[in-house]
Formats: sequence, structure tokens, C-alpha cells
Amino acid sequence: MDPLAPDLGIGMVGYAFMGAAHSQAWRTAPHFFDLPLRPRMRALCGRDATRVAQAAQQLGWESTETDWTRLLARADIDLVDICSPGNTHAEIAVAALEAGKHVLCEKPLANTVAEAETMAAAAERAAEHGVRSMVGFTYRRVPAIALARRLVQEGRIGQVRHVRAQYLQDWLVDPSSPMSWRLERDKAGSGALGDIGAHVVDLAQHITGDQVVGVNGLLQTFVEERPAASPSSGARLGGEARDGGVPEMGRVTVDDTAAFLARFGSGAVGVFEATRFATGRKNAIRLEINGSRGSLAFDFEDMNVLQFFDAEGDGATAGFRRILVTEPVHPYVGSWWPPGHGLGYEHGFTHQVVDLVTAIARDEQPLPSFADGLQVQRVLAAVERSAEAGTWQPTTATPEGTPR
Ligand code: SOE
Repeated sequence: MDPLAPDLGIGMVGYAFMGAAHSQAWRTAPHFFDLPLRPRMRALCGRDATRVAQAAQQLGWESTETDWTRLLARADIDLVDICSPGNTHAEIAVAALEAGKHVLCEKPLANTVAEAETMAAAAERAAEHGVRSMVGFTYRRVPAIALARRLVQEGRIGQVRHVRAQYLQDWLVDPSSPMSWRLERDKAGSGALGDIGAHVVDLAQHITGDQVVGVNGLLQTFVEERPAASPSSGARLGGEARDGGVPEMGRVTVDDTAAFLARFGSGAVGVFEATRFATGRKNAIRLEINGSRGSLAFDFEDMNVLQFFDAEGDGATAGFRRILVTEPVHPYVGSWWPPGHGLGYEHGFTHQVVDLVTAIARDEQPLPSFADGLQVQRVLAAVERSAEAGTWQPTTATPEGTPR
């Protein structure tokens, strides 16, 4: 990148799984992409001084803070990257925006619609002064998914009628898997619904350019108690059981699985599923979109591939075409390896940094915005209301009732 590009000082809060993923993105992006601003990994923030110091050294941060308010007070920090649990997002993000810092916030944007509304309002006020914000729905930047959106926008599958969207993991199948903050409602907001369901809601809406207007869903918790996590745990998803003896148990207060039907504004019909109990499925984000002229299908477990069915071709040779999304003509791919070599999970985070930094330099709104994050939050809240009431729920806050 341009050696004269001005610095962009980054401060990050949190250093577990997402902190590590974001750190590699900040480290890597300037080495592969021609960025208009040079990210400087100025400070990593976490409450435990020893652990944050170790993490900073491992992940490549210049210094540490143990109090996020001190991070916000630093003149060398231009952007705050929030990778801490959901219950911390609103307070840190609003304060950072008010302090004139750009914000990248992990998903889901918040734990409640009310928090997300406060954040979206703060983001709108800050944008008037060129202070930018983005929510980390990182899978938008997987090349095959970016290509899927492009094909829908170009009309290659015609009018969208069906969206099938699943996010399937299995890391909680074993009932002796320990507790983690992701299983506590006051920290995570919800379970599979918010943690991974939020991704597929965002992806379905992003690819189709449409919005979910009503849902009918159910939530289920299969394992209600788990061994308490060790406080010193370094496990990336949140915990390891305490050693020896009868384990102390913790209460799971979120859903293990979420399933819902959805109506889109256009009249398209959606079927969504998010679970951590799909035995054998590790990180299967599966999308299938059927339109009047064709279909698209994607599975993150084969993430360099997009399947495309063109209904307008010769019927005798028609079939789903397996597109290897590894060529320089594909989104983001040209900046990486020679054709055909493929990308992985971490590349989406790097692309997220590239797009964010570029938008900041151009004084443009990066996407997805906090307003987009709020809209996803409304869908999640409607699923929760629906599961509780056993009825269809609109995704808008008012009026209550059955949509269409
Ligand atoms: C855990 O389920 C998790 O890390 C999510 O929080 C991430 O958003 C997803 O990318 C992978 O799984």
C-alpha cells in the first residue's frame, strides 16, 4: 500500500474468538490490499491486565488498556473495534461515537431492539460529522456470497420466491460442554437465534435486497444446565469445565435452536434455521434462493463454491453449475493468490476491514450500517415474540398483529 497513506489508529475491545479474527484482519489487510489509510494496531483492551497483555503480544497490538473509557480518551485511537459480548456493545459504541471514534461492532448489534435503536440513532448523529460505524456481518464479504448478491442484482435468477437459510453448528451437542457467556441471556441476548441466526437473516436480506416483514417461529433449549466454565478459560467459544470433582453447574438461559418461517416484503417466502445441535455440521451456512429465472445455492463448508441454476439455458443440458469462486473476476479474489487457490474463514474479516477503511477514507457510509443491524435485531425480536405467543409477528415494532 501507499507508504504515505495516513494512519488510522485502531483500539479493540475483547480478545477471544472474534478478537483474534479481527486482529488478523487488521494485521493482514494492508499487506494484500491497497488501503487509503494505514491501520495501526494501537491498543487492545480487556479487564484482566495479565491476560490482555499476553493477548496483545500474541495478536500484534502495540499496547493495552484495562478500561474501555481510557481507550476512548486516547488521541491516537481513531476507530474502536468492539469484539466483547453483546451486553457491552451499546454502551461502548455510543460512547465511542460521541467521542468522535469510528466504530466496528460485532454482531448481533445489541441484545435488544431498544439498545440497537439507541446505537442506530448515535450512529446517525455521528455520521453528520463524518464519524462512521459498521456492524460485523462478516459473511457478506465471502466472495461466493458477494457474487450471489451480484447475480441477484443483475436479475440472473429473476424474481425471488423462496429463501432457504440455515446456520448449522454442533458445538453444544455434548451436554458436558461447559457454560459460556454465549449461553447466558443477560450477556448474549439470545442463543443460536442471535449468535448465528442473525448472520443468515442478514445474508438472506443482503443477497435478495429484500426485507423480512413477518415471522412465525419456535425456540428450543435442549440442555438446560451445563458444567460451569473455568474463569481462566482461554477457549475460543467461551469456556472449559472446572477441573476435578463434581462439576459446578450453570444454567443455560438462551435457545439452543431457532426455526422460523418468514415473509419478505416482495412476497417471497423464507424458511430459516439456526442451531448448535446439528450433529456433524460444523459451520454450515446453507443458502438456497429460488427465483423465476434460476436458483443459487451456497454452503459455507464448501465456501469457495457457488451453485447456479440458469432456467433459461438449454433444457437438455440444464443443471446446477458449480462455480469455483476463486478467479480474479470474482469479488475480492484478485488481491489474493493466483487463480484457483481458494480462500478461508478469515478472509471475510480482512475484506470487512478493507471495505470499512475505504468507506472512512471516502467519507461514505460503510455497510452494513447500524440501521441494518437494528433491522436484523427487529427480526430476531419478532421471532422471540412469535415463539412466545405461538403466532405470526410483524418485524416492525408497531402495530402488533399478523402481517398480511
Ligand atoms: C459461535 O457460534 C460463532 O463464533 C459466531 O459467534 C460467529 O459469528 C460465527 O462466525 C462462528 O460461530
